Amino acid sequence: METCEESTTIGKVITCKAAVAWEPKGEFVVQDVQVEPPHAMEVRIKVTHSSLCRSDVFFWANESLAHTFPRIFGHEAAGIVESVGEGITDLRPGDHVLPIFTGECRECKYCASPKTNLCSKFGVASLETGMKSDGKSRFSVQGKPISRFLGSTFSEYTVVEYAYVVKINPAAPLDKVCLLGCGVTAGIGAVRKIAQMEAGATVAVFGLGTVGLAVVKEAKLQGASRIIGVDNKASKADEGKRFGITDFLNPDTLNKPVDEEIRELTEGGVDFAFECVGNPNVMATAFESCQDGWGTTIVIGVAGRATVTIPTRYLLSGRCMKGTLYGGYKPKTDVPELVEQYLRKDLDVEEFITHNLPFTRINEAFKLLLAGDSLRTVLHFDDIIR
Ligand code: CXF
Ligand code: ZN
Repeated sequence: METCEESTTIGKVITCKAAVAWEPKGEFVVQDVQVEPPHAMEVRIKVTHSSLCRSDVFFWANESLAHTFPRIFGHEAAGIVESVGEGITDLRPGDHVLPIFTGECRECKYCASPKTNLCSKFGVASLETGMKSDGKSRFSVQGKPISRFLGSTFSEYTVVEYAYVVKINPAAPLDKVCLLGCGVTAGIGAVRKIAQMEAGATVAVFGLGTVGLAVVKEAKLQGASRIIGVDNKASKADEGKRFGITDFLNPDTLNKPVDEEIRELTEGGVDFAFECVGNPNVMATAFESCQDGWGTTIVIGVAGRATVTIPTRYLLSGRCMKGTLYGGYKPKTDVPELVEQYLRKDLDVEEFITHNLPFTRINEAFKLLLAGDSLRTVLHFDDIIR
């Protein structure tokens, strides 16, 4: 077996531990995998910490994606560059980095525009199972290819294209800032960049998982006067209050539709409704909960190719619905500054970390998330015994 010492691995295949899901909803097997050296414009990262996000669960549990297995999931992570491929000039071994699931090439028309964080060359990474360049994964088990998923960070080492790698201040604790790789950042950005709300705004947040609670926390910081949390899990009432909700509504226990209740509570509807579930019916309900004239629904939840049906008359009366990926943040341009804000204590992620577990206990971490008993579980990779 190759050793995983930084100094001896450059240019070689690394054998290391990864959590391989062999079938949809199947247990993760923490086993040896082979990780190729990075090709041109790619970076091999030693993952130090990876948290779990709902999208990992969504794609792992989807039976219709059985053909994409075996697969290495994980995308909310932090690590250290082990080696870089030909042509990489802005990263080198030892750099502390966050792999981000959406890329920034800094050349395309989207990257050139301050209006979006899309990138036409490196959009959402590897939903396809292979690298953008050649469709191959860089992971294998005894010669059998193992599919990727986004950054494939449930592995001691991963390989990603340069556009998905963000260099950060090495002073930042990787076990904390790994959370900036997805959900928390999506929620914060939806409030700061997309809503740009004024103090006193009224807000409804549908879904009080990590993303929803990040919206709640940030809306409170921006001076929202009322923050109505909506969730059908009763325990979310207290948790939501800790993050800043002023009211809690459980649609299952109300005797009227939740949008009607919200319109009554706010005398016409909220200024901003955030959908953090990923359900088209909830998106429509969020839209129904908004104020005429200016009420804005911001969709953060991911619902695949689903269609939302909304009454057009409300569009004519000035309501709007917009969506955002990763809070509108451009990974390379904006994320290093978010890390600095964390270091200055202007941005907090600790509250979202409910569990820390060794990587080898990844199956427990999944169960916690599936049961709704965790926000973020951070997996630590320092427990591998060779
Ligand atoms: C999602 C966005 C849609 C595709 C999969 C990843 N973001 C993060 O969880
Ligand atoms: Zn995610």
